[in-house]
Amino acid sequence: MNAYVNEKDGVFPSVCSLDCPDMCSLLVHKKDGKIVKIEGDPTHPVTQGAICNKVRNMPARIYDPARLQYPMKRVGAKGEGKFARISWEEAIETIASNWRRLIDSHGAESILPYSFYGNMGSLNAEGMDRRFFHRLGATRLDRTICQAAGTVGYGYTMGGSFGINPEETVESKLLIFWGCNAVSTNMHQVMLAEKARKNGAKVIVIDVHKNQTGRWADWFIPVLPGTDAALALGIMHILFAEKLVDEAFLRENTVGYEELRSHVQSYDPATVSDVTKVPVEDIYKLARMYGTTSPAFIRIGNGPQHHDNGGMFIRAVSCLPALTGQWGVKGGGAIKGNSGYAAMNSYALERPDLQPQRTRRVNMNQLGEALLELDPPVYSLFVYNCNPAVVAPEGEKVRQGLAREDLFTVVHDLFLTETAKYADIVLPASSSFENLDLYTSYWHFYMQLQQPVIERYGESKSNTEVFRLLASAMGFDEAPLRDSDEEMIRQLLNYPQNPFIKGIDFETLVENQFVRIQGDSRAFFAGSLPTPSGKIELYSKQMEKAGYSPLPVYVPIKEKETYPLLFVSAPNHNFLNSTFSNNEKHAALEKLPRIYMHPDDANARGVVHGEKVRVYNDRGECELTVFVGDNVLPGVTVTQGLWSNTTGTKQLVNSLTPSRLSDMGGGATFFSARVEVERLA
Ligand SMILES: Nc1nc2c(c(=O)[nH]1)N[C@H]1C(S)=C(S)[C@@H](COP(=O)(O)OP(=O)(O)OC[C@H]3O[C@@H](n4cnc5c(=O)[nH]c(N)nc54)[C@H](O)[C@@H]3O)O[C@H]1N2
Ligand SMILES: Nc1nc2c(c(=O)[nH]1)N[C@H]1C(S)=C(S)[C@@H](COP(=O)(O)OP(=O)(O)OC[C@H]3O[C@@H](n4cnc5c(=O)[nH]c(N)nc54)[C@H](O)[C@@H]3O)O[C@H]1N2
Ligand code: SF4
Ligand SMILES: [Mo]
Repeated sequence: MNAYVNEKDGVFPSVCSLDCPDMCSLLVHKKDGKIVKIEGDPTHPVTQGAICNKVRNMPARIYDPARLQYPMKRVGAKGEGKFARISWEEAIETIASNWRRLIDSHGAESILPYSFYGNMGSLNAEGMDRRFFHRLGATRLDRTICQAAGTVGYGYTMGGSFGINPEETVESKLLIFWGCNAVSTNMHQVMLAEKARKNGAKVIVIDVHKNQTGRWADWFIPVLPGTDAALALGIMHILFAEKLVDEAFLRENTVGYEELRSHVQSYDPATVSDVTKVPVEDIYKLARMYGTTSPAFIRIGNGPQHHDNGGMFIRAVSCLPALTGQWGVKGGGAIKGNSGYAAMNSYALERPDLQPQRTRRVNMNQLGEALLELDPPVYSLFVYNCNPAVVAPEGEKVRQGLAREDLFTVVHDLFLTETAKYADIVLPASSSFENLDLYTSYWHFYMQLQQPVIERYGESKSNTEVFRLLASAMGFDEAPLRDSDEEMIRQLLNYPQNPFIKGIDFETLVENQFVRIQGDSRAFFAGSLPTPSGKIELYSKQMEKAGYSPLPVYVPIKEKETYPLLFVSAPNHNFLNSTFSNNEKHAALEKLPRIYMHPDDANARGVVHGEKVRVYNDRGECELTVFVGDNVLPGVTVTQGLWSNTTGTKQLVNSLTPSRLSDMGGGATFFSARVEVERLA
């Protein structure tokens, strides 16, 4: 198994572990036992030899002198960042003794794990950690920060995370990127679109910001943040009115199309234009292009879903390909997410049965409230694969909570992140290149095994190793807490319920650099969708039961209008969420944290291009550099990137974002924020 690690020189197969839909297959070049170069695997049908700049520069991160090498304990104030080296024995014993003390005095629910997908590997993201915290009886975390609202909204229409195979989009004639900054966040979808374009396809981008993806489009349509559901309903209005719908497809494959037909009459183009700021003639042009071009594909992005009404937006837009029958056409349809095809035995992996009793749950979007207000309180936090001090909303509350003297915090990471600065104990994490793990994409149709290619950096350990050590220190002797990584992968793959992964076992994955998942969206949509009716549900009784409108509707965002400017804090090109924000090379490529403003708004405040300004609301403040231009609508501001602080906390954009939950799935509402901007004193 460790064959690659023992070889000092050569080129070895690997896979990207970052939270990115592309899940690239990589070739890692080693010299003297170290990674010197990373490139894309040219034989992988989706990677096609190309990877992003972030990961081409990954060796700089892997061997960054600031990378954590050994466990440490805090010797300064919380947040100050002063630590002293300790041994693994001392680190694990300190954690175990603190937890025993807390369990005796407050019960195990006073302990809260906090993690996300800093490493997408099945084992290191949701393997031994889940087993351990289940056995411990800790509070459970609802992992809602990314796509929760949209997943629920899409599920109401389609039954699960099933879209088309992106490789088919080379055949599309129209590609709509709806709230998806694909040039930065899904570059291989852009490569596929470029192939389609060579055959005459047109690319439309609908976004609140004419960013790198908007500039690449044939037609960029700016929309007011949080109003996309209205636009989708306006398109439906025109499709029905102008008989651009596929009546035969609707009859055979959907339920509720008659109800939808009369429902969308109220979303006339004039009303929709008022709400969205998209001109009436553009709404007509868009609807007609969509209704008359085949194959037409929609890449549904994460952006519009990070609003109060995010679930309902995805619910609405996922109805469009059914109206035009595009699900039935190769290269037509949509992708919101495709994780459904790769479903595996998560019960066997996570072992919820190890829980002594059902424990309480905390929504990760409300970490600040959980640390400051929850009763009974949280007295210990264990953070891994995540950097909540930077990425979670209501950042001021989060950092106040992390600063609590009576909170015992452990952070396991590769770097001394903002969050780690508040830890009592910091543990060094190995990189994904040092671990065995299994990777599946939430967009393309391949899975891949990562076999370790380099030795552990310093004294670092993988997540699975850390939780095995903790289990043993806590005296837990259940067998699942001792399973090896290989055993866990075998248990995960053992899932005959999912025909798409039939025949894929550990051996297949060792023998092949990547393995195709046998999903076929078209065979699947014909009456056998996992919705209650087996069909696409344009009218959803399930939604009605859950208290929603059974038909898609537009509901405005909830942010009070105390502050005049809408504020969208989206991801940037050279970071992956906050990952890379602390690596010099990546930060230098990104230059500086900006705020894009319309000239009218800048003039009204007397601020000029290139000037540093104070951005504030009741939640907090931020200092960003103004970029004036018409790449945003009046009344809208946009910033990109989750920067770590280099000047106090003044670059942490989540100081300004709400921790309100979205309409569905307890999702995040990062982009439904409002701010004011003023000149620095
Ligand atoms: N380079 C890079 N790649 C990444 C990431 C990263 O940080 N950097 N993050 C990864 C992760 S975890 C995720 S979830 C994905 C996210 O990738 P995407 O699916 O692209 O989602 P976002 O980048 O969050 O937002 C996409 C776009 O939505 C726009 N937007 C915001 N609000 C609205 C709205 O109301 N309506 C419309 N139409 N547009 C709106 C934003 O301006 C942005 O351009 O990317 C992954 N890939
Ligand atoms: N304002 C605003 N906020 C946002 C977003 C936004 O668009 N705007 N996007 C949101 C979205 S979509 C997401 S997904 C979240 C993401 O938020 P996070 O999940 O916090 O993602 P990262 O910031 O990339 O942090 C991941 C951390 O995991 C660490 N890590 C990597 N591999 C391992 C490992 O194997 N073991 C351990 N122990 N640690 C590891 C990395 O070093 C890094 O510090 O942010 C959300 N926050
Ligand atoms: S971050 Fe995305 S595009 Fe870049 S190498 Fe990883 S999977 Fe590929
Ligand atoms: Mo995400």
